[in-house]
This record gives sequence, C-alpha cells and structure tokens, in this order.
Amino acid sequence: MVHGQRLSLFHVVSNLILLGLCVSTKKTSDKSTSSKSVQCGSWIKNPNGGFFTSPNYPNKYPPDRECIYIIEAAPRQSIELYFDEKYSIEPSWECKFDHIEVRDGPFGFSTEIGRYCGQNIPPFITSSGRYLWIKFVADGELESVGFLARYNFIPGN
Ligand SMILES: [Ca+2]
Repeated sequence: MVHGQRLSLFHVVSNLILLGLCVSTKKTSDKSTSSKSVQCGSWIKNPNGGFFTSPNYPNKYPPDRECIYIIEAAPRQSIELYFDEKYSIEPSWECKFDHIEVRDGPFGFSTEIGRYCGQNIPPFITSSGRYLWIKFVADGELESVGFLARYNFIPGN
C-alpha cells in the first residue's frame, strides 16, 4: 500500500512538471509566430484521402501566411488533387502576390506543376510519383476566401 501511495505521489509530481513544460513551450512558440509570415500547413498521408484548406476557410484567409502541405502516398501510388468551387485567391500578374504553388515531388525544388491565383480554379492535378509539395502564400494586404483541396490516392503508373 505504501508503495502504491508513493507511486501516485510521483505521478502527481511528474504530471505537474509536464504541465509546466507544456505551458512554457506554448509561450515561446507564441512569441516566435508574432514575427513576419506565420508558418502553417501539414504533412498529409491519410490513406483514405481527404482534404485541406487555406487558414480560416471558407472565411477570408489572414495576411502574412506561408503554409506548406506535403502529401505522401504509399509506395507505387500517385496522388490526385482537385479544388472545390468555392475558391478565390488575390489575383496578380504571374501570381506574384498571393498564390498556391504545386510541385511534383516532396521538395520546394521539385518540378513545378503550376502556380495559381485569382478566381479560376486550378486544373485537376495528378502526381507522377508518391509526393506533392504545395505552398500557399498570402502577403500583407488584400485577402480572399482561399481554397479547399481534396486528394486521393490511385495506383501509380
Ligand atoms: Ca494578399
């Protein structure tokens, strides 16, 4: 019994320490996000497919965002990517300002498939391999609805 009580006291203490760690790491991460573009995005590999969106979708995305989404399919599979109709990104010449960039591979230097902005929904995209690298950028002014992208996995070619 004595042993059990010690154990539970140890648990309480260790939980308090963990709680303290969580609070302190949250504080430091809040500080780091307050400067320039806010980083966002995720690594996506749900085998059943799914979707991801720009921040706040279907409301306007916030300014100063840079989100990177990497989609990973299982070996010998490819990715299909398509966008919902409720789509709008601040239009600009050559999409120099807000845009979505899609690359055929896992890296920011993989072959570019396209760079998209404005009101026209990007075309249906199929990857050649098992990765797609997608970046969404919002600059400091003029926001819009953003995007919802759906993906699913198909047998590779
Ligand atoms: Ca903008």
